[in-house]
Amino acid sequence: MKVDRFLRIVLGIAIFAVFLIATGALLFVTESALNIWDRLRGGPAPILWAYAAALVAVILGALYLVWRLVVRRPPKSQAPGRPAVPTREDIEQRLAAAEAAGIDVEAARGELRELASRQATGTVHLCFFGEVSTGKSSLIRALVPDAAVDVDVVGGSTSAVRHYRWQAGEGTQVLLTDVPGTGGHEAGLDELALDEARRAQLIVFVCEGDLARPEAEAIRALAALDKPMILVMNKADRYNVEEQAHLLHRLLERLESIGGDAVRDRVVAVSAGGAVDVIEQRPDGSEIASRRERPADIGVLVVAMNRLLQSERDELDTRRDRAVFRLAAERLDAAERTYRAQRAEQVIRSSTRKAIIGSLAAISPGTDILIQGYIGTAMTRELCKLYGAAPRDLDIEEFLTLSQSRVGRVLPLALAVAGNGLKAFPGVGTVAGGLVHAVAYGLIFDALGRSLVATLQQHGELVPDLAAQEFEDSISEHVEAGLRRVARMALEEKQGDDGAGR
Ligand SMILES: Nc1nc2c(ncn2[C@@H]2O[C@H](COP(=O)(O)OP(=O)(O)OP(=O)(O)O)[C@@H](O)[C@H]2O)c(=O)[nH]1
Ligand SMILES: [Mg+2]
Repeated sequence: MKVDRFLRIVLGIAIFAVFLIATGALLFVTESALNIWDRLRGGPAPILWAYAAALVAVILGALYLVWRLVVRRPPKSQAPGRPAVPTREDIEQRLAAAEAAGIDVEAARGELRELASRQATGTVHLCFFGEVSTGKSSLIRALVPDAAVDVDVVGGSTSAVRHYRWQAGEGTQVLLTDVPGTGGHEAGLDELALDEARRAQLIVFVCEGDLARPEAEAIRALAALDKPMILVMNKADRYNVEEQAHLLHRLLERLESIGGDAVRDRVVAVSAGGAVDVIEQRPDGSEIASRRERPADIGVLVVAMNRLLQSERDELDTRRDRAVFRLAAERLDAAERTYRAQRAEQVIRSSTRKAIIGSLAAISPGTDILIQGYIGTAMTRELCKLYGAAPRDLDIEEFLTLSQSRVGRVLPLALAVAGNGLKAFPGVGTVAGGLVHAVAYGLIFDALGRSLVATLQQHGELVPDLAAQEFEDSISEHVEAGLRRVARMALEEKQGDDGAGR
């Protein structure tokens, strides 16, 4: 008899057997069901209902478990648009939780303290803002003539934040904030200026005419702070009346297209004055250099400022408070990111060390490197917890299995890097196979942890195939970068072992 025919007969018998068993099972289940149904119908109604409810609950429970096990939830997508404005309670709650976790919350607390002190004094903070040398300090000097304000032709004359007291109409106390101009060469000054704008109630944006691209970007960022802004075109003395009107019209259009409040009386052209160097010729023909003050013409700005202060006085504080809460929340986000990065580093290092110890302790290290064991699972779980992800055990297992399947491909590279790297290490004589193996093992763990952190940062949860793909994509980079660190760890452990063995 041909094998093919034999197989067909066996298959036929098997199908027949399955059919018989299925029919039997169906009959059996039907009989029992009918039996139970008859008895239930004969009995009291509450028992029938209770039975039916229990049956439904069991089926639903089973379906839920199957769903949890099989269906993977899609990664959380970040909500588009402007982030929700946190309230004071939100911030306080987050601060308390973060502090309890050992996170350094001083920067965020500092913002709230500064806000409290500003609220207590009740003064209005008005922040000047603009590119370097547009004349912010000159405008402040024109508003507060007896203040010592630094003004210079050389851009970047203001390098720190300073406040000047100015008395607005109806006795309102205003603090004018002079900040470094943006777009200068010194690093960090742009952020300093923007932070100060976020703490203020009003913003005066100073430009010299049509807006350059960075200025438009800055206005967009400031408009997102949702506080009133006056757009000032300074140095108007350089243009005639028609040119000024044309430039103002253009500024209004730009402001509208950027998405700022394009209010006619909040876009003004002024001359802060400032000093000008002139060469005078004397009657005897000799020349003398002297410095003259240009006349200031800032009346329209003063009117615009007073109008704003009168019409929006109540709204100013609420909008400022919201902006500061957002700023404090960002400070806290940054502190949390730093903390997480530090903790993640510790977790990765300690897991890598454990992997190395395990590898060194193996009597005859094999060529297979297993990351699915206890150390891999514990590291994955701890890193996920740190990033607020709560993966199912199944996801962790899947991630490690997928990564494990890639280990074979990267092992030769890790072994080669480890072997070469160890040779270059001072004081290491002939490199033993066990040590190379341990370093390679450590390097793979180190890379696994770092790629996992990268995907957790990006997605906020463990997506096994994405995380395993990241591991594969970035392994060579991590292996090269981690060599010194991991090799040192392995040598420390090896020396410790040798010392203990002696
Ligand atoms: N023509 C003219 N020049 C002005 C006017 N206002 C200021 N200037 C000149 O612009 C230059 C810069 O002025 P500052 O007030 O130092 O400018 P700033 O915006 O404070 O500069 P940074 O602090 O470096 O960002 C100085 O040389 C001023 O004399 C003005 O209304 N007309
Ligand atoms: Mg200045």
